[in-house]
Amino acid sequence: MKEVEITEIIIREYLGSLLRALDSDVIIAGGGPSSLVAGYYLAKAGKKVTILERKLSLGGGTWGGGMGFKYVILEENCLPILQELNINYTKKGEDLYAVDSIALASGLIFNAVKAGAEIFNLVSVEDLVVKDNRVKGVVVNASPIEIARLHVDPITMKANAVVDATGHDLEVVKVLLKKNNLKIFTETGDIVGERSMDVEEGERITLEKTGEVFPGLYVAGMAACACFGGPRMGPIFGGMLLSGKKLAEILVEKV
Ligand code: 48H
Repeated sequence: MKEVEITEIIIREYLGSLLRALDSDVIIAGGGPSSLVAGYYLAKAGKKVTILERKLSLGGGTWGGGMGFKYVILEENCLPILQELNINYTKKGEDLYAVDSIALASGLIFNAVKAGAEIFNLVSVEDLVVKDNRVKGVVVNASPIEIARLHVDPITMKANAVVDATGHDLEVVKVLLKKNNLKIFTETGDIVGERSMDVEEGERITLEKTGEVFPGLYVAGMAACACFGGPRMGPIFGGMLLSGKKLAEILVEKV
């Protein structure tokens, strides 16, 4: 029966993807712009990279531009990334380029998938595997189960490196600190927290602090900014794209 044949293909394909993802070089929690750029460059370099996104759609905060006006701003230092990913932009001012946020989100998703990143939507990272003072994997659940607050146990995936790219909420680092009596590689040993808007400083700190925050655990994008006490930067996305690229460069060497 065709109906059952369709169902069987879906189940087998999904289980194949899931089984492959159980042992990755890199697992990235969150599927926003920094994650997708990192996923693209890691996959392009031949790494086995898995992206886990809670929502139905990937792209995080890209889609809405500024206050729902569907444009984001990038600076000249991002143009090589846009050109490589074939995403259009328009010069608008001294070192300011406008990009249609729908083109950016869909372009980032398409290129990450095309390069070979394994992406799961509707999967939430709720905890970590921590052994011998090192992060060794993620504990995940189906988002509908999480959202419905059902009492269902999660499953586990392992990776050489785990990345918190969950944006402003910094969910993975938060759970690491909440459940384990330990310190991370910030000045205070704890999350410093996001500060109020300052575009240049926010972009600078995001890029500078992208990297390892605890053995086996890395931060990228807005999570790096919030973790190390950087200011927010609003709808300018250069820091996010460059953070993803920097993270990939670090991990290509390490894993
Ligand atoms: C699975 C999760 C979990 C979880 C969250 O916020 P994002 O777009 O991430 P970034 O850091 O790449 O980009 C930030 C940018 O969008 C932004 O907000 C900027 C520049 N703000 C500046 C300002 O001033 O406001 O995406 C994070 C993604 C989202 O899609 C979440 O659904 C997802 O992570 N996520 N996925 N498991 N536990 N937590």
